[in-house]
Amino acid sequence: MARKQGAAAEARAPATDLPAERLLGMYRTMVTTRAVDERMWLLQRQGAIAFTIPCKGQEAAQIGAVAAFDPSRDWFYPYYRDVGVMLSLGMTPRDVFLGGFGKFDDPESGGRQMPYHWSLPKARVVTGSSPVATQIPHAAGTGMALQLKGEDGVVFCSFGEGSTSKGDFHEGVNFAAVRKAPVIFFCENNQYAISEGLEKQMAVRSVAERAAAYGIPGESVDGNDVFATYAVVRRAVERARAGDGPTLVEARTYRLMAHSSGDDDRNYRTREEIAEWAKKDPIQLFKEQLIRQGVLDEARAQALSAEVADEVDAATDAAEQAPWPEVADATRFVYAEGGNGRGR
Ligand SMILES: Cc1ncc(C[n+]2csc(CCOP(=O)(O)OP(=O)(O)O)c2C)c(N)n1
Ligand SMILES: [Mg+2]
Repeated sequence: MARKQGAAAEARAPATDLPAERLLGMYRTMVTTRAVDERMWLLQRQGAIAFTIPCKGQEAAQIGAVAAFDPSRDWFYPYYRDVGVMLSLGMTPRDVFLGGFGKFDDPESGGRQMPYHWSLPKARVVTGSSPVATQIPHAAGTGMALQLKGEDGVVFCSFGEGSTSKGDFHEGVNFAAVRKAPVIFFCENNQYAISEGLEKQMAVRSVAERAAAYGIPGESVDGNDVFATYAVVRRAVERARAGDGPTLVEARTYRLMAHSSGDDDRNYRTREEIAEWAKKDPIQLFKEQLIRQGVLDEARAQALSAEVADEVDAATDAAEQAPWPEVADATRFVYAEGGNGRGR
């Protein structure tokens, strides 16, 4: 198969092998992702939860990319903003809220960590650490392990564009490239690393250009377009599964909210800039595409949104009413058990 060495190839959307029911499911997941995200913001502003890190605007990139993987054999190293990835893989809104509240049943850490440190063993989602980009060498290692075991799984590894300026990115991508490990490095380029716009983070015009330095294909795609993102990632997954090694995919998108509930984005970007990107809202775009294709109509979209709103309300209540962790359990899973509680 022809390999585009480094060049940032622009993908065009369109034809897809995804059946109508699957597309509707993806649309529902996008709407749910948005509703969960907005609810987390509301809960934080009410003082009910401590922290949130919004993904509003990045739903198409997340849901389009993950649709190209096979959840029965692939491995996933998502990053904190990937609510859409996690809901696609079977996490529930209640699970996300349990993490927000820090409840006992929080599937990530039983309420020990900040939310968004994803973990879902049944879908081979491997939990990450808070320093950005540390999942990239982990993903490379998992790709190499799959090769050694002779398994045909492919690894999904996502991160923001700011994280591509970190040493872990270089080490992980280089190692995977040299070994032709089956890893898709998926960059959600949302234009900012907290307050730092692109031009303050990197001297290249596009993250995809970085691929040339590793001798792997680099592709840049409209990350607000589900079909375009899916098509590019799907090709990359096929290459990886065929033994042709990793690809760096850059999904160009935009974070419509502040970096986190602790950030005031009025300090570094204009409201006009946000309004421009909001015109390209990925959910609205996908809805219009599905209506044009006859897969969805306005009445069905409204019914679906109402269903999702009820589901998110019920999930919020369930998480709010769930039990807190026991104080006495605070150090469980932190230190080796069976000793004196201090790992000795
Ligand atoms: C090594 C390290 N440095 C700094 C931080 C603080 N931090 C958290 S998110 C973030 C921005 C990352 O930007 P990007 O990779 O573009 O992802 P985005 O948040 O925009 O999705 C920073 C600097 C961190 N978590 N780890
Ligand atoms: Mg960013």
